[in-house]
Amino acid sequence: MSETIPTAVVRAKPTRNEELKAAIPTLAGNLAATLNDPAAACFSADDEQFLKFHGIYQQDDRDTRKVGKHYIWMIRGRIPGGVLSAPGYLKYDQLATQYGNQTLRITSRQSFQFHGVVKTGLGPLMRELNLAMMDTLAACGDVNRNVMAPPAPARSELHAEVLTDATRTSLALLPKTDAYHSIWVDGVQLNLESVANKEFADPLYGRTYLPRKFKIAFAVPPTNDTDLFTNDLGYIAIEEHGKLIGYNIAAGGGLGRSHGNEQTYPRLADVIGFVTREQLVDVSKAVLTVHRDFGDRTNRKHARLKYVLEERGVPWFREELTARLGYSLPEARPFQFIRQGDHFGWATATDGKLFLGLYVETGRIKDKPGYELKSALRKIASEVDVQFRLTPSQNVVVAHIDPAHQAAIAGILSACGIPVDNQTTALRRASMACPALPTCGLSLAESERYLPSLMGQIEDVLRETGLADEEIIIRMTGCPNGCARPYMAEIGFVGKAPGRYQLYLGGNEACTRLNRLYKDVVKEADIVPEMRKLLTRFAQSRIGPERFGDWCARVLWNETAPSGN
Ligand code: SRM
Repeated sequence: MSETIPTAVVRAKPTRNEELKAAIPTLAGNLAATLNDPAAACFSADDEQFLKFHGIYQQDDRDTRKVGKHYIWMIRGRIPGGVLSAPGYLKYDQLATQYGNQTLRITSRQSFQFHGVVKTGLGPLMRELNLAMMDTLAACGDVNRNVMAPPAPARSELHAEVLTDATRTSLALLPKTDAYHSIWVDGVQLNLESVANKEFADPLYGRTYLPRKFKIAFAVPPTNDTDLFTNDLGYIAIEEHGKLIGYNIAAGGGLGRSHGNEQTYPRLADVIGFVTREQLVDVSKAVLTVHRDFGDRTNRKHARLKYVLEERGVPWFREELTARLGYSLPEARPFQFIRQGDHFGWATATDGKLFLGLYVETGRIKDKPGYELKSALRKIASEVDVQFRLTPSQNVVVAHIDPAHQAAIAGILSACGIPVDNQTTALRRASMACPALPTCGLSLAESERYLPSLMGQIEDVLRETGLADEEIIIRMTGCPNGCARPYMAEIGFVGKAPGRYQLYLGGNEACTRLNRLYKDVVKEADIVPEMRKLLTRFAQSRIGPERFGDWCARVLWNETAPSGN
């Protein structure tokens, strides 16, 4: 195996995060002590970094900053493939109600986030979640994050096998520190001075873990519902005669960028080769350790695997994998993605069970007058033996439904004001927004709180231009980090400052093409006129059923200079 280290890494100083991990490789920090100290209003800046490995973010309510800093905590679950049992769902619902801001937020990686948890609720929430056999370990931090898998229940045996593979991959890449259990279940601070804890080195991650986060997704062609190419590592299911024979792997995807920093950019993963199911875990570890050993530990903005791939190239990466695995990967098999997105409404799985895809506006499960989604899902979980699947597009699938229970579920939904047919417009179904304000400390502009009203205005424009039923993938984020994957959308809004967005255009239906910057600053008030101009032109000059994103690529990309992407 090559021992070459990038010269930049040798010369520059490791980041503060690297020093922290090396000093306390168990990741225990001083967390339990602070948690148990009623006088401590919050965790120290260093401990904030350790908290992330435990799935927790220290935040403050940005709406109330003018009157003082009001600390709140966001907690993110580890839910491989987004699959939860009914009791598991009920536990999340209860904890959000008891300790959080009453809502559950489905994330763009098939997990749940609790928002607005106060310090006295943090310990009990974490303990109860773990006692219910669920966890938040490695949901954030410099480790492998929640592993994504196609959310629709088995439409072939293959889908079930892919979910199994996603789950075992998630388990195999979990960090092994005792700190998580000790702090959140036993409520006890690890003894940082003991030799064992001082000398602890994770068998996979080592003492300093990864230089940055690492993300894995699985997808079954022709549906790219996990946005596979935006992941550090993607597994594309390959079938022969209806049987899953293995996966093509794709490596080096990621979306995060920073305004004004050309060194950062979104990148799609390269297809590297083919692996069998038996090789899956070893290959995952090999890719992860390439990131561990070659990622930039001196600059967190430049630390993702995508930069290693971009700067060293695919042939180098393949050689590196061969050295780690002891065998080389054969060429990738042919595959094609043609669409993304979720299934809405009723459908039947191969085992004869039903499933029901439900739209969740910006992923936020809550009750509104006349639209009581949270109550409806709680009632379904309490009364019917079902499974819940969170989707990468922030929706939910109620799955594993015995056909005998269909009427009962339909009745609960109807009583709570939740439609099953015609749930919402095609435009809204294909939209996503990140949480942004008031919880996210990185947000520069509104997103989740703004997108729904903007969608209403864009729907008006679609009606005016004769495009009323058009599906256009629209995604919005409050900053350039890419959390709702705006750089894959046909229309992407990226927050630049309060009330100001970058406008990206030209993603495609299969989410295999990055969009491009069209305008660097569009004020909120100018968004609808801008949309009217573009959609009018689109309606007039589209070719047949051409989608908006493809029209942008065909027409606009020839008019504007290619942008930073
Ligand atoms: Fe993200 C940081 C929310 C998916 C790229 N992300 C954050 C934080 C934790 C802000 C922070 O660091 O303080 C946000 C918390 C907001 C809040 O109040 O809840 C946040 N990210 C989210 C979620 C909840 C957005 C959503 O709409 O669902 C998603 C949680 C996924 C999960 O369950 O694990 C989420 N984040 C993503 C994705 C999309 C994906 O993974 O498919 C990306 C782009 C893909 C990628 O990683 O390149 C993404 N988040 C980032 C980045 C930029 C990383 C980079 O490489 O530069 C940050 C900033 C950071 O890590 O420092 C970030």
